[in-house]
Amino acid sequence: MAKQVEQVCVVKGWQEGPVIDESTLKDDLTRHFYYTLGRDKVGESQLYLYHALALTIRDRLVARCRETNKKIKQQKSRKTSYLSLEFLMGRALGNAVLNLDLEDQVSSALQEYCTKIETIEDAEHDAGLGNGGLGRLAACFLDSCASLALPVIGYGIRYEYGMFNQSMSDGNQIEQPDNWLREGHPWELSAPEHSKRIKFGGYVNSYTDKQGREHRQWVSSHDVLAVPYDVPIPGYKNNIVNTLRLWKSEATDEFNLTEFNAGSYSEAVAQKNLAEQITMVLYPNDSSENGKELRLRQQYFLSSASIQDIVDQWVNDHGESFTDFADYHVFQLNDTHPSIAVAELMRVLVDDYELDWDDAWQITTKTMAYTNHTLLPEALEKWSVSLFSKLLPRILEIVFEINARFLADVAQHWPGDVDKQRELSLIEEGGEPQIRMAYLAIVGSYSVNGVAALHTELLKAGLFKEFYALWPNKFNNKTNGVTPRRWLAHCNPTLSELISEKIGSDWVRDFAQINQLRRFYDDTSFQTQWQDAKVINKQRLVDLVKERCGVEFDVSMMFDVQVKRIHEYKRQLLNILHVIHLYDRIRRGDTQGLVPRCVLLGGKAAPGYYMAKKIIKLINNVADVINKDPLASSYLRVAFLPNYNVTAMEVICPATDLSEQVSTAGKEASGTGNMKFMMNGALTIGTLDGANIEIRDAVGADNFFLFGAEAHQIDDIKSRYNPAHLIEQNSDLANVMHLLESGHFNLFEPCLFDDVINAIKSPHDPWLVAHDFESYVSAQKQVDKAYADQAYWTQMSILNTAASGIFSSDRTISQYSDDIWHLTPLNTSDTDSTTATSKATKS
Ligand code: 26Q
Repeated sequence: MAKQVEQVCVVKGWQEGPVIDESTLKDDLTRHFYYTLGRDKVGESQLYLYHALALTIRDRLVARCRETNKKIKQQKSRKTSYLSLEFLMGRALGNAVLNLDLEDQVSSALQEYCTKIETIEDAEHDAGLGNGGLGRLAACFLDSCASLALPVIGYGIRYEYGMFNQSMSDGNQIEQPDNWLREGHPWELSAPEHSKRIKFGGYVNSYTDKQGREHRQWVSSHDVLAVPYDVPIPGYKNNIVNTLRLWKSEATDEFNLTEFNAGSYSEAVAQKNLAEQITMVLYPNDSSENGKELRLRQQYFLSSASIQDIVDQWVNDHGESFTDFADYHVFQLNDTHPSIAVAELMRVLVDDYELDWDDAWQITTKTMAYTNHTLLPEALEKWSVSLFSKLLPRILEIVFEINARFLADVAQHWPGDVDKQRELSLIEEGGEPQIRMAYLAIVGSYSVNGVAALHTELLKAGLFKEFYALWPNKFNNKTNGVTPRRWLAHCNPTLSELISEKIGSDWVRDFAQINQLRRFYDDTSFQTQWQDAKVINKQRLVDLVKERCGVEFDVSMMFDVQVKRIHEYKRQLLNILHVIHLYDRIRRGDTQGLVPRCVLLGGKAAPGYYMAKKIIKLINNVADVINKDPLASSYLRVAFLPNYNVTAMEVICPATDLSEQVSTAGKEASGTGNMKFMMNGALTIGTLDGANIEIRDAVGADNFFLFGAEAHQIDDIKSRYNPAHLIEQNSDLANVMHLLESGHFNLFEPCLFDDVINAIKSPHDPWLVAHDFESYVSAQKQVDKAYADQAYWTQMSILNTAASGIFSSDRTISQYSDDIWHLTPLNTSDTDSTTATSKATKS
């Protein structure tokens, strides 16, 4: 393959770009507003002001991004490519202003427009390019990598439509397309000169070269173009700006030339549509797999474009010798979604650069690392061999070859054990043979990690037991974390200021320092300030709930919150049963010790997930009945917040008193919302699942409300599970079931909740809702008791924030870097705050 030569021509005296620094921010904003956007009337629309401000900030990011890339080159840094089908970024403006330390200048510049940053921020649309936990984790990781000055590039898809917008119609979820790019996306810069060709379809030829070596050639493919759009990722006050490269699919020029010239205008346009479909929409299910061809196209599209991008850069810098490639590159696979990258790297090395299989395999298995995010067996990705053969014929051959060689190793390890070979094969045999993507990821990677201690242990003992026996050293744990910049400093300015008054502001950079707060937990005047901050934050949420749900919350009541994707294993149903139980107590006049509560739920259901949608409807109906009952209003108010997203969480978590983390033990891999709540001083009521266990360990059992069956007990409980008996035995549960079955919440909609009721009563209920009800109710009573003593509650709240240090994604990323990536931080000492530009001014 011809070596690409990079020609650089720099305008004399402008190597470092025009001057941009603090002094010009105001002028830049005006220039962008008046000239780039051509506006003159202030107040006509905040949208234009938002765009002008975003462009002003972007200018500063671009300068630093260039410097960062220069450093990566100069320092010959080893780099990680984080491959993910999802990056749930949310809004960028507030985060960039915080990380670039521009808060004062921006607010002074905005004074001239008689507005403030909070108002302008509201004009920004969330970048919702993800479903939930896995996608948001990728976004937190990017923030931490940049803040730790680590050379990490994110690779993802620039979906035209992100996560759907959810609205409610008569309590039912309605999905609406998320046209987030409609008004333009000011943060991105396209780089069409770095576009890549992606092959689909066609067939494989074989030919022998002059040396008698056999080669495979993927021919007659229908190629699609991957065009990169770069989004800057600023580190926290360190002048590092990394890149998130999002690929958009486009038709190649051949479509235009050949088809148009042949007079087949409409065929050409149809082909163009097919190409552009690939990055049109994010798949909105966050667990179960449905084998859709377009999804496989997305996965290969991302993997191939990103691998080619890195390999092209390598060839540019080093020529076609790949001997040292693995010393300089790591690909971290965010779940199995991009695991086809294993086979793609093999294809590029073997077919395009003619490496021997063994050399290519050495390189591949030294550069790939895989993170697993789920224990649900039904969520493990599989693709039919026949679909692969049609869409990716050469990739299928490579997967078969990887499998053949791997099974030979298995045969050596377990001689004569044919069952083992069948169990471990990358191909699941049966009517329709399937490729097991997790197995491909494990076999092709040097590191396999889970996302919380329990999760990793369960992977080793269950799902991936045989692989663990084969390669114990591959397996490791990396407990998730969240970025304290967005999830405390930015979203909770009131509390942040208070914290900084006490312990200084370095905690934003070094979140381990948050433990210094412990010293003040019993300081009564500090407790009062802590409570005051909570009330201010609760008022923000009161306003949001009023606006979105029409429900009146009251800051004097306890805010009890569960927000996350709607899933049976997450047990929103258990929460709502408790709400019904409280309502039942109120109706019976059993209000002794009852603490007034506002219960908030929110989250999206996958559009095809019947039960999840029923649960949303049930929550809404229960809320309606309770909120209309004057008897209840001083004790209990309930709301379902539509369209839960990153921006909503930024208002919700600072206002929360009680964080609901109630999944069936062993089912939630980690959870990350639990960490955001903890950082903001919420107390957790939860099961021993995922990272809840580590949260409880960190804060101490006394400061955590524990309930429910434990993971190791689940199988035994299931073997003798009898919900009918549990209902009979427990009058609280019997009352709740009676209210449900009598149609109290669906008076004019008969039988509406029959399937939900039957699920609870089924001896085969995998989520054990009825089993955990009693201990949940009793833990909730403990919550009431604790909340009634406000001084005590506030102490626990302070201790929760103080103990949340280890749940910073900076800690997580440091561990990824130390144990898996082995990166060296970029030098930040020689960069001053205005980077290149101020040097230009000085000289
Ligand atoms: C797969 C194939 C086809 C279509 C969609 C998907 C798909 C998409 C998203 C499958 C799974 C996901 C997302 C999974 C996810 O978010 N898992 C969560 O990851 C978090 C971060 O590690 C954990 O904290 C959560 O416990 C886990 O549920």
